[in-house]
Amino acid sequence: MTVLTSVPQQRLLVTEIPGPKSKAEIQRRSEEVSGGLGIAFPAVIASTGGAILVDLDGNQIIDMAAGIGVNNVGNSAQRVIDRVIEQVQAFSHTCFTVAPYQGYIDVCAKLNAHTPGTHKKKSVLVNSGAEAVENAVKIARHATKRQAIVVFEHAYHGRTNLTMALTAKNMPYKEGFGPFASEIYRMPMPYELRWLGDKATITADALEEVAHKIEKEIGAHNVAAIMIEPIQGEGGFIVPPKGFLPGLSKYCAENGIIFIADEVQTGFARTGNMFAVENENVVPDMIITAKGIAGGLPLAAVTGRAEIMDAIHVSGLGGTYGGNPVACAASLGVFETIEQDGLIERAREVGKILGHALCELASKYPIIAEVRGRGAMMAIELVKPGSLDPNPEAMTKVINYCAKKGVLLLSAGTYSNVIRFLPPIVISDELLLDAMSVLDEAFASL
Ligand code: PLZ
Repeated sequence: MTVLTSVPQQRLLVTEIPGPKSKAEIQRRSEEVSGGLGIAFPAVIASTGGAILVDLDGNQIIDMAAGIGVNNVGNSAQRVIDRVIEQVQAFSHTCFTVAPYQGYIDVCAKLNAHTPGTHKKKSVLVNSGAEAVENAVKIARHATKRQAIVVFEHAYHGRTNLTMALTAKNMPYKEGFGPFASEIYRMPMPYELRWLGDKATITADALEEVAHKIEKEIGAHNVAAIMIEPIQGEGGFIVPPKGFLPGLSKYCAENGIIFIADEVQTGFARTGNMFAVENENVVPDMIITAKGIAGGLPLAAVTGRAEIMDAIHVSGLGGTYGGNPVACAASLGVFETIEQDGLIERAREVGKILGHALCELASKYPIIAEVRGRGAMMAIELVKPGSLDPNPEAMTKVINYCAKKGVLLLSAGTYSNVIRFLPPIVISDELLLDAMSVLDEAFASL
C-alpha cells in the first residue's frame, strides 16, 4: 500500500521519547489540563501522515492506534483534507435543523446505502459515539414504547450518564460518577478464553442463558432493544463465537425487540468488511457509527429501518452541531477513499500480516494466552505463566517499551491485560513488520 503524504513512512528516533520539547509541553499540560484525562503515549504530536505521527522533537512514530480506530483511511488523508478545506471556505455552520445543506443528506445517503440490509433506511447525524448511542436508545424506546435496554458484560458504549450505565467496567469509566440511568440490564458475554462452561456448546448455551435471563428478570415484551458491539472494543477485542450475533438477531426479530449494533469501533472497513456484522450476514435494525466515519472530524450517526427512524415526532431529535458541514465533507472523503483505494481488502491483508506475526509471538512467549480479532482490529491477551490470571504488569511494560522505541500501542480489556492493534488501514507492510519486530524485542526484554 502506498499513501499519498509528505510524511516519510518510516520509524525514526532523533531524541529519546519523550524528547525535550515534548517533555516541556507535557509539563505544561499537567499545569493547565484537567487531571481527569489519561495519556497513552508520552510525546506531543506536531504533524501526521499515513501511519506515521511526527512529534515536536522530530521523532517519527508508528501509529498502531489510528486515534482509537478513527483514522482508518490514514492520518491526514488527502481526500479528507481537500474536502474539508473546500467546505470550510464555503461555510462551516448553519445548524442542519435551522438551514439544511447537501453534505448532511449525502452522508445519510451513503450510510443508508453502505450499512447492511436492502430495506429502506434513514439516518440522523450527531457529534460523538456516546451521543449516537444515546440517540439510538431514545429512538428505540420511542418506537417500541418499551423501556428496557439489554447490554453485555465487557461492553463499552460511552461516558455520558446513560452510556456509562450501558458500559460495563467500573474503573476508570464509572467510579464515583453515579447515580446511573435505569432500565439497563446486563447479560453474560460468551468470552471464549474465559468461558467456564463447555466451550463446544458456548454459542447455544450463551444464547439460552440470555433468553432465560430476559424472560425471568425483565420480560421480553418490556425490552426495547438489545445493543452489542460486534467485536467488543474497550472490553478487549472480544469476538463473539460464531452464531451468537445471528442468534441474538433472530431472538430480537421473534420478540419485537430492536437489534442495535454499536459499530463505533468496528466500522468503516476496520475488520475487513465495511461493518463487522457483515461477517455473519447479520442485518441489524439499527447501527451506530462514529470514529472512522469522518477521518478525525467529530461525527457520528444512527442508521435504522425507516419506520423506526420516522417513529419520532418532528424536532424530537436534533442538536446544534450534529452533522456539521465540515465533518460531513470529511466523511464523504472517507467513503471515497475506502471505495477507491480498496481499503476493505487492505484491512483483510493487514489482518493476515498482523495475525501471522502475533501468532508467532504467541508460540514464542507463553504469556500471550490468545491472539484474536479480525482484519485491522487484532489483539493479544496477556496472562501469568501457566495460568489464565491476567498480567496487566507485563502489558504495561510491553507498551512502555514500544513507546520508547517509537511504536504507539493501546491497551484494552476488562482486566487491563490486552494489547490492541488498530493501525490506519493504509499502513504499509514494512511499517507493520517493523512494529512487530519492536514488539518481539519488548517481550524478549521482560
Ligand atoms: N461505542 C464501541 O468504542 C469509544 C473510548 C475512549 P465516543 N471508544 C473509545 C475513551 O477512553 O473515552 C466508543 C466505542 C464504542 C461507543 C463509544 C463512544 O464513542 O465518540 O468516545 O463518545
